Amino acid sequence: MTAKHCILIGAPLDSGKRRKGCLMGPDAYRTAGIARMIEELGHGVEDRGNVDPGAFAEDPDDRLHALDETVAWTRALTDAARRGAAEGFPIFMGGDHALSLGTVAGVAAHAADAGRPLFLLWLDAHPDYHTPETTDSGNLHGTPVAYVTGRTGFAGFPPLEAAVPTGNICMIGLRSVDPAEREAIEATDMAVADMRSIDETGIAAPLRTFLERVAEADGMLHVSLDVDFLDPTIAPAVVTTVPGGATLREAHHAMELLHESGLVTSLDLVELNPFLDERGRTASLMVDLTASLLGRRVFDRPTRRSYS
Ligand code: 4U7
Ligand code: MN
Ligand code: MN
Ligand code: MN
Repeated sequence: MTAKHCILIGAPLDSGKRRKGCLMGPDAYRTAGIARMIEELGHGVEDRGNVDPGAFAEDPDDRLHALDETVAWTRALTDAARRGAAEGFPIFMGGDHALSLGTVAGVAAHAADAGRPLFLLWLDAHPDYHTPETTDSGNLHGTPVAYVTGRTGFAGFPPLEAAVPTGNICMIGLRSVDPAEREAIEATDMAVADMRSIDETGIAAPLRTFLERVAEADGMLHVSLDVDFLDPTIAPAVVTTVPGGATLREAHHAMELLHESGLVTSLDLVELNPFLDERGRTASLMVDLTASLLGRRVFDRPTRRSYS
């Protein structure tokens, strides 16, 4: 196994929706032992602490929730991600999914610098393909994929250095898609495996197909893992629970295939709300899934339940 230099970057962003709590995410991952897990797998690890969004205007309570705050985070995280991707394997510990407005934009800018295409694997119950113009909720955690693909409607956000082509994106786990999102997705060449298709084929089939394309293109691969990808019975610490999500083994199997591919170059862990967790089980599960992505095999699993 090739050892990585993992760079932990905390993003306690909580502005992408109204319910608070994701700001505690980075410290929950630290408490669950994410750094020790990475070391025990033989990788290098460096915790850069939490990103600071800088100054932003108070939320005027407009149609879009906390726009200025999210814009400030997007700038700060784009910079941190561009640097992190140039220096190692960044793991962005969220924070809600609005953080991917910045992390994916920054990683895409780095890939462009490196002259390689960026691919994006979106593991989520939701496609997060709204623009600020189509969102009904006004919650910007539902918009990152639209932003990073260069859709219009993101007035006030930093202009993208490099867009991710929709043909380089694969979404797995979908089961809550708004009409405006469905229409917009159907007009693209994005690869989509919703839960129904996972019932039919298993989770490995669409993932292997996507990974083959990444390998052929010598691409970089960013994985964005939303807690609500998982079934809420195993991952209760999230606001946007949707029944019928990935099982424990489906999720680990996806991570094992990602490890085996050797293609992943950066990772988001998003939407964990520790305020809603049960004795840390969701935080520990996200750390365990990260362990599988970094090379822990199922028969190497420690007998203790977690690293905490
Ligand atoms: B998440 C939603 F309406 N589509 O826009 C919206 F269903 O990052 C949900 O995937 C967005 O958790 C979920 O508010 C964002 C809703
Ligand atoms: Mn508001
Ligand atoms: Mn999401
Ligand atoms: Mn989601």
